[in-house]
Amino acid sequence: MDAIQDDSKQMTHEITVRIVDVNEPPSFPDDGPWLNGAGVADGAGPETLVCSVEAKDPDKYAPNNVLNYYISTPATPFTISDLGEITVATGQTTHHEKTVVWNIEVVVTDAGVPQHTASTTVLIVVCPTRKPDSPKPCA
Ligand SMILES: [Ca+2]
Repeated sequence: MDAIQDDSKQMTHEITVRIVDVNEPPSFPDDGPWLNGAGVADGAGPETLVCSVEAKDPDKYAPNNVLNYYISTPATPFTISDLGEITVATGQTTHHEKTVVWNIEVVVTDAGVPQHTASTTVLIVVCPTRKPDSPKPCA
């Protein structure tokens, strides 16, 4: 801020303005395509993409809008990336004979203070192994 006192002298003051960005919670849309469920092949190995989820955060700036996803359901063969992509986890394989339907809860957190979370549910069906003349894919 410059305040001119007269023609020859200037006074300069530094003013620090702190704008506090209130952290808003992220949310999953009510019509996310993953809510219809997803299919994955029997015997699918690591990094096989199952489906993607996407949360929205109303905040415009980091860290309040920085989202991280994790699967809160224990002991599933799946993992989720920072982009919300659900894949078969490292060292895992899907087994239709063991588990046909996985009902997994995905949690998203933002990085604001206080931290907020939201969750959604993804139904994953492990399709039976197809015979070569199988008329149509499972998913
Ligand atoms: Ca936020």
